[in-house]
Amino acid sequence: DKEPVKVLVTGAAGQIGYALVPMIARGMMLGPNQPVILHMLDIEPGLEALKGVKMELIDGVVATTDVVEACKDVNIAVMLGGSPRKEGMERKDVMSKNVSIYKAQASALEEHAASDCKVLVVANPANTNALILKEFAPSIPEKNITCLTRLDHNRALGQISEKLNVHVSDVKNVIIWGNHSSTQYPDVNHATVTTSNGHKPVRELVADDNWLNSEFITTVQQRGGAIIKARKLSSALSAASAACDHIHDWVLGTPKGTWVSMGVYCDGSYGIQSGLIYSFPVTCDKGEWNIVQGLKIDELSREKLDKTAQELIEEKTLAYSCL
Ligand code: NAX
Repeated sequence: DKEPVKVLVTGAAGQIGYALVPMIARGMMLGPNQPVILHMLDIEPGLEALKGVKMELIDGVVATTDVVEACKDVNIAVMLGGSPRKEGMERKDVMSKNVSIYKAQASALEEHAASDCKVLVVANPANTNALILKEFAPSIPEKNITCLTRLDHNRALGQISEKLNVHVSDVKNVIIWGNHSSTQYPDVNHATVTTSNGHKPVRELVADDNWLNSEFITTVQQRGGAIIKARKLSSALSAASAACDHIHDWVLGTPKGTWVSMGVYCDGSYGIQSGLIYSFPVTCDKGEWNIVQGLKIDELSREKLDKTAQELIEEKTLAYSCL
């Protein structure tokens, strides 16, 4: 029998948590044959709701407001907990709250998690929260700290599949570059669709360059906002599902010839300043991601890659000023 994997979910009493926890319990994150022990963390105001979630699940679940207990020996950590921007709040106030949360949780993971713990930060500002976590958990390998842009990636695949009226699983290799924010760059220049005549470039099949260069990009960039408008709440199901996809592919590998987007610690690839958590196209094998190298970047893309990097540099400066 396989050793159980301990999965921490912070902010587990929230919206995404409520959707994500049963997905993990059912094996959608690590496969049906992998036993999992769930560690759910939330804060005092969320405690009653957290107990409720625990009651809905089977045994063998840790539900706590104690960060040390929550982080104990975890192999995977999905960070949903954070401080959202409320009306009238300054950017700096939101950043400052999240910096202190991620600094504290980094230290708890550093001390108590498994030494090879894989971390996925979902809570916004996701890239910068992940960067703070990385800084304050120096013994966790930097390749183990990532943030979620898979939701944006999946939305980009969805837009193409709708436009071409093909199944979403036939579309692959879109890229989300940069920040999980409205400056992200959803790039279709290398994306393909599987047809009865082999793989065809999306650019060839969608003859409408105008749509690809404008509406497609803004729709993906602003999808989160559109969902909030429609639901009066942010996307929870698709976010939970994307978090499962992210960990699943990271741990179990990406299919041959396919890449996915992940926010990862940047090593200077594609001329992006190192030391940022930036979303790149990656392939995964044996629990390790690698940035896909050598893709041709045209002029329009270059500008967009740099613009979203610039925003991350500014976020980083702001975050450091809160320390
Ligand atoms: P909710 O507000 O429903 O849930 C957040 C939960 O975190 C709450 O239960 C809260 O009590 C808890 N929490 C707050 N501080 C905590 C702390 N210090 N330790 C542990 N728990 C803490 O938000 P939800 O809709 O579930 O979204 C979670 C986060 O994901 C938000 O920051 C949101 O902005 C972000 N998102 C990121 C996405 C991405 O693609 N990267 C997409 C979806 C989502 O918008």
